[in-house]
Amino acid sequence: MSGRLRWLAVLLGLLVTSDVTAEETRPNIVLILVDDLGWADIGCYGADLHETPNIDRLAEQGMRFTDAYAAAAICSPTRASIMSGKYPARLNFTIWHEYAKNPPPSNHPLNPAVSMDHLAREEFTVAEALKGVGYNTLHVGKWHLGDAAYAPESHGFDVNIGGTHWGAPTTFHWPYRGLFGSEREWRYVPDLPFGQEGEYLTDRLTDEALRLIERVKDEPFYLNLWFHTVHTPIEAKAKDIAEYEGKLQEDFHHQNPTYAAMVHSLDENVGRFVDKLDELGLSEDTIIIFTSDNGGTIREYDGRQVTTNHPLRSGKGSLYEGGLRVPFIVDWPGVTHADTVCDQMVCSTDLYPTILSMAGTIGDPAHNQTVDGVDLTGLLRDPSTSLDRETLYFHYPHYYPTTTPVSAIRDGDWKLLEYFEDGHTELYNLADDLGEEHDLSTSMPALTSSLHQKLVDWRESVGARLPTKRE
Ligand SMILES: [Ca+2]
Repeated sequence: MSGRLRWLAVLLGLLVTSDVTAEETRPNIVLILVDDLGWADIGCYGADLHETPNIDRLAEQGMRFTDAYAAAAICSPTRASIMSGKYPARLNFTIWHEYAKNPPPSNHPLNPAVSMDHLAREEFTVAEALKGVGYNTLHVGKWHLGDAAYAPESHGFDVNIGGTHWGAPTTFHWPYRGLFGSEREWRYVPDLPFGQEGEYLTDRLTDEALRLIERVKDEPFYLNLWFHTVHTPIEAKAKDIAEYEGKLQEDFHHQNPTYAAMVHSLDENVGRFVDKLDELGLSEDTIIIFTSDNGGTIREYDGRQVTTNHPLRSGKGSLYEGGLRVPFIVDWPGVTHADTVCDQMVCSTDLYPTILSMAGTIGDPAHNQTVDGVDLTGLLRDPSTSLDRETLYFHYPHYYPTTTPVSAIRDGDWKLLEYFEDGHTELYNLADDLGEEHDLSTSMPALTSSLHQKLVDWRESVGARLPTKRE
């Protein structure tokens, strides 16, 4: 072999070796997304009635974030932000699918903004990025990002079990079908054949996820385990409801045993999933991220308030902290330090650059130009790292039982909300006033004005759509 050929062979060898190394070091990544789980709904975040030993253990092994935000206070827009890394306002996807597709008639003073009803296929998703570097891409459970043409299969997933345009199942009990809500629409959860009486949806979706990872265990996988629980309908197993009825105390903040039983099932299934990783020898190679798509629901269901986000104000739909702040836990074996609690602000938009970074890919440079999230991997490695981001923005130009159309900015400890009906602003200092009880906008006009201007500038920069006055 000539000197030049030998040099070429060495170079090729290096290339091949580095490729193999990259593949060997690509971790499995599991994103457990719970639907409507409130910030205070699990033990390690201060729940009183609810018991969540398995989720608490994840937090003990990894990093728990106190100031994590969903990009929206309702379902579809947060899910879109996770898949694309972009703010819902930038995607013009600011309300959930069904409402965007068929806006209900309204007598409100403002016409809500017009919203997309799906995540455009032009958006380059987490699944497409990971598929590009050899991952098996798996989706199990709630999707809610558009009708069949925008299903997980159209957004880079090899497998989709149960993901549809619907935001909630008719029932959590097998066969998971029937007329849904006041609209009396026939709904079902596809891809779950041969169930049996007594089977419960949260268990079944986990069963499906376990089957999938068993099948692909020898190659890297990315799994969306997107539970329907703990969204309405509030339905749980009778034995669990009885257990929590027995544990209920008058001075508890949480007062709904059926909801507590749903949280219990969620926790059991997180435990089953972790056990399966152990059994398959995958624990050391698998990153688990656990979060929720919006704050807890505070409306009544079957005559009881579903949950409370105490000490946070309000709940799902609202841009007060109770609607936006969510649990957020990352267990990255060999990287996150045990039992670390981080109080830096993070957001569901951050999952996109973070997951890509964990997988060792930059994705699509053109798409990355307009990604709003930041890569959290440096912070996960070293909790003393500063993210160098002081500001998050939220935009909800719609109505919900907990709110009128509103935008919000969190800047350091400060939070400003702007309500569009009358244009009034509210200013809170979250360091002193986590419950957003003391509006400081009148006493601090200069700060109120500068934060408001920042919010207006941001809305313009992302092309946010505004509600309009009714004629
Ligand atoms: Ca939700």
